[in-house]
Amino acid sequence: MTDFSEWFHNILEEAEIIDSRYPIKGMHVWLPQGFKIRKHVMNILKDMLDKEHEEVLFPLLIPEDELAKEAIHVKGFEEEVYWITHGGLTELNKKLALRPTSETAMYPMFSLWVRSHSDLPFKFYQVVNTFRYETKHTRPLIRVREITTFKEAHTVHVSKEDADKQVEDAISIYKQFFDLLGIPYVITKRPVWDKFPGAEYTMAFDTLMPDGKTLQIGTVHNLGQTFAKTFDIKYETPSGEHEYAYQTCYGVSDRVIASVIGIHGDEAGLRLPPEVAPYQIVIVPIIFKKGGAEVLSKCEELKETLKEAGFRVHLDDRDLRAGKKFYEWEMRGVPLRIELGPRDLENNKAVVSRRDNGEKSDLNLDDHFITSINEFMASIISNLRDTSWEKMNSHIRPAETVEEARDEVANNHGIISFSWCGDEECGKKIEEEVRVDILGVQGEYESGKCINCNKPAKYTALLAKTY
Ligand code: PR8
Repeated sequence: MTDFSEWFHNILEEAEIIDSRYPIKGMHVWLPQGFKIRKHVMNILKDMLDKEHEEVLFPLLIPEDELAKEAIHVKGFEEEVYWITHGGLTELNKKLALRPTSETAMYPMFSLWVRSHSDLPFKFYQVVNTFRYETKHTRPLIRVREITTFKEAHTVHVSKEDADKQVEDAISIYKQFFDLLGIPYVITKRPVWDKFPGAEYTMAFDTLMPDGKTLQIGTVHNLGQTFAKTFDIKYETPSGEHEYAYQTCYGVSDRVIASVIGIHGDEAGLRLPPEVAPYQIVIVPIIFKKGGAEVLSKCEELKETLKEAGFRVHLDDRDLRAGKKFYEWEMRGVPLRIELGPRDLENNKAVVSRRDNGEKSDLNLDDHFITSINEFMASIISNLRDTSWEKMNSHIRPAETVEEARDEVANNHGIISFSWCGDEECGKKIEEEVRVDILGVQGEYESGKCINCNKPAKYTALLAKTY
């Protein structure tokens, strides 16, 4: 892919994912194909969350005074909030914000709901649209002003330990989620100057896009007691005292879909993981002059059997050249194509073609063929996952000095790992010198020296050009 940005823009249009011609910057229309991918992606995550969380739905609008209550939070979002000032011709006496995220919508209600230690933990989530007046360059799915697929989870706990544990649990849920989609990631603790406004600390998932820039695809925030103190979320302990609760929140967005498209895609178009593909299998009859009816009826039978087995399958019986159909379904990323012609019919077999690696093989249409299809699907996702992890890992390079880091960035190698003392001033200096962002730190570091100040390093940290 020579120009990722152009490729991405074109594929969104060609594969009918979204229409970006809507006349408001940063707001787009989901088209049927895109909507289906989005639905399947979100269903994976919802199924995972539903095991321990309850789904809720809060209003879109937040009163100005609630949004303003948490000073650091509101400061972090002040330049990004859209305001409603009028109802018809009447000026509202209290402005209403379109939620940029829902802490200040939810927590006043949590304050009413939390009573006793026995009510906790609370684990809620919602999938909603949020609005952020982004000033950086907007891009479909990647940086939008209406985030249409904002999954936000919010939890409340009795102790710091429980909140810390919840952060670990949320990280583990997101890991499983991205693994199912075959999306590689690095997990870091964001530097203090880049944490979520109001959080004690932020853990972030970043993936590497084909142009060498990283994309933040998910975040988990430990909110400590900051919001509980602001919104008066208190519980009664078993001994009758009243204590402030501890909170966490974590979210993903449309960016997950952007990464599925961008990371797996190739020159021929999308390569969708079977779990999220609108059609998992397309059947293309190969019809010559003779024997067309028999071929078609076998294809119909095949389709019904596959449908019964739970696959999303489509029979493309349009009167078009087979090659044209192949091209179209490849572009749309259908994981498996089954071709069946008169000779195959005689031999009770078909030809299966994989979108992920282009391999073709014969499929015996005997009693076990569904097992073979299942094996193909499992092999497709593991191949997509392995190749994208390999690719990302091959673009993570160490740098011993600031100059080396700068060279690596210039050569567009993706992510750079380096030793850092952890000092804020030093970190900002590194960002300035290398002209990229510190993603965060990966853990305690035993030896080595900070690449900027030469003092003993505390962490291995990551740097990258970011979206
Ligand atoms: C929270 N509160 O809000 P976060 N376009 C697309 N995706 C975006 C954009 C954008 N303009 N801005 C952020 N994201 C917390 C956690 C409730 C849930 C994506 O956290 O501000 C990023 O992937 O970090 C980000 O990690 C995620 O939304 C959550 O947003």
